[in-house]
Amino acid sequence: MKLIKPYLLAITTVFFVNCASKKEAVTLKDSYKKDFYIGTALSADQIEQKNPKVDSLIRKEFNAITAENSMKSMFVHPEKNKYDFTLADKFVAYGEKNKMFIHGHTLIWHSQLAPWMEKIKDSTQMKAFMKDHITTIVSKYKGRIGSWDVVNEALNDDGTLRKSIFLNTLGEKYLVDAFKLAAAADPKADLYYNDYNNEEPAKREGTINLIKKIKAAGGKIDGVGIQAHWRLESPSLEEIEKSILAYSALGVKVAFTELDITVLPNPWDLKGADVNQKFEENPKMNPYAEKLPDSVQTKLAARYASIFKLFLKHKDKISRVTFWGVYDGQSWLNDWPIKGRTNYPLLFDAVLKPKKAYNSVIELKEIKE
Ligand code: 9MR
Repeated sequence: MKLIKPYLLAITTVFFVNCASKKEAVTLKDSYKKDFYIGTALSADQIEQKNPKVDSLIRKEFNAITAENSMKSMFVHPEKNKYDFTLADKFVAYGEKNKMFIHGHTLIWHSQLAPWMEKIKDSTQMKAFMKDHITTIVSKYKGRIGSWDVVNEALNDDGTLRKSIFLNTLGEKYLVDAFKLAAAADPKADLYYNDYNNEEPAKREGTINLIKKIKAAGGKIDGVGIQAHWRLESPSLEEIEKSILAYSALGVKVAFTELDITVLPNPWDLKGADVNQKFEENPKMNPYAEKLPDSVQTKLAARYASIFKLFLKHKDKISRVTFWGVYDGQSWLNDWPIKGRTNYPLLFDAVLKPKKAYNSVIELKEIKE
């Protein structure tokens, strides 16, 4: 007995150390490395590595990055004759240092424009703006940025073209112009059209038409970004799958570019709700201010698992799945569509701990291989 005990202890220790180091080695990016990139959006603070714990989580789990805001027009091109690449340079250097796939977001978007851009009124000025803006930014990072959101959110939910300063000044030709300019500046970068709700039927049709038109007019378009700001109950897996199939049938890659899943009520779904109601002051709109109940945590895990199962089924068509943020505490969904709520849309919680949803995404791969 006396002899057996230390022997058993040694075996048990070896067993647990092995298990622990095996668990330690499991990460999102490694689990999915043969399937598609696993990315995250980076805030300005994350680009500047302000928090070492967040930084090591990013480097451990993700192999692709998108700047959440720092490459948008108002930041990189604040005045007509002035570019500011301070943060964009740091973002690209960070990706290179960590051997990550670097995605550029975004070149032509109606939102977050610099004030001077909003004043562009005629087609000559707009043409000159687009040429200078796209050529300057894309050439600066030629060969270093793997793919670009060339045009972002150009469609309405019914699939028609969104009224924007680009459409108003140039007509729909601005779309193909943008893709041609980007291709000329970096012929090897993958060029994407990126939007939200484009897994829904009407917008999907609009997106298909848009891609066909760009191709027919000689533009180079390599992919479509489905942003994937989703909910627990919708969109259906069926619509997501139809979209993956429909887009890839056009010969373009599919990326899920801004994935998150809100667990909070959406005031605009409340039929008959008084639009003047102060949602901010209504505690019903922020039901999990202290903690996410286990039942919802489990629902979120199941939703993520079913989505990733579908992604794996179509891994040959999917280039990248990027989360819109690293952890719950920093998500834009804490402030949209109502400010100051506590949301739980990502795989890591507010103190950076992997959630049940993280395990469900990892386990899909453990079972298979
Ligand atoms: O997450 C971004 C948030 O910090 C900004 O305030 C917001 C401004 O429009 O943009 C958010 O990111 C958006 C992305 O650039 C494009 N698709 C929708 C995203 C969420 O609004």
